[in-house]
Amino acid sequence: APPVRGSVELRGVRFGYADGPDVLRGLDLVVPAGQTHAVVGSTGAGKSSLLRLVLRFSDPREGQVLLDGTDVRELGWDALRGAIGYVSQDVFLFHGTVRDNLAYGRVDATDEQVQEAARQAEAHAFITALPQGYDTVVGERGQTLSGGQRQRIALARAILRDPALLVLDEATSAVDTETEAAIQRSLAAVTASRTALVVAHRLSTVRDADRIWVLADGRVAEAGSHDELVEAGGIYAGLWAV
Ligand code: TTP
Repeated sequence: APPVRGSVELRGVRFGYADGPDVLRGLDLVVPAGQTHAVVGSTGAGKSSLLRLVLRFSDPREGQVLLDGTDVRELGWDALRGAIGYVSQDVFLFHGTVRDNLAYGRVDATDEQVQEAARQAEAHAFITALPQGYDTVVGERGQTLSGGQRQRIALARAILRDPALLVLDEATSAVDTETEAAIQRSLAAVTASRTALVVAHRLSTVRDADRIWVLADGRVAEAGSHDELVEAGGIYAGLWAV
């Protein structure tokens, strides 16, 4: 198997929107290839802004964002898009069949590949239970599917594109325990063989992360494993009230 890639590094990153104030202030963060790291923090801490920089939706005012050691500003758009799979909170589904939505970005995928990706993402069972299975047409915003189902479709889509790095903005919507467990298994499948940076809203996601970065006021306030951060009794412990 080829070596896992997709390492991310932010070096001394300062960032703000338009002529607004700094939102990130001297941020340093490293996600080694193959690991899954979670970013947590209260609302407005700068989590989405951090993801925007990795995806190059924005560029920093100061400092660098590196993907596999190369400044993302020096990577071509094709290389960047090919290397990164982005699953946003608001999963984008178009008016078409479930199959076509899964194969988005991989129109060459065979039915076997599509179904295998859906199985790994814990989506196969609910898809086959739909009236027309994989041929069921979903609405523009995927209204026929629940939030948890849409997120698993997006994870299957990411598996199919096989990016080195998965950037995930986890949905905040509340789901039942069964769906939560399915999403967790899906996430485990997607992150097993690649690098992942997840803005996490679920305790189950951060518990499984190799490292957790706690943002506060645009800086890394704490970092460590779940147990270490609970032990420290700081911001993280307060976020989950553990
Ligand atoms: P975010 O980066 O959105 O902070 P967050 O992701 O931690 O918050 P949430 O959990 O609620 O999603 O915002 C950080 C600051 O940047 C905040 O003061 C709002 C500001 N901001 C803008 O001015 N323009 C933007 O487009 C975004 C995304 C944020």
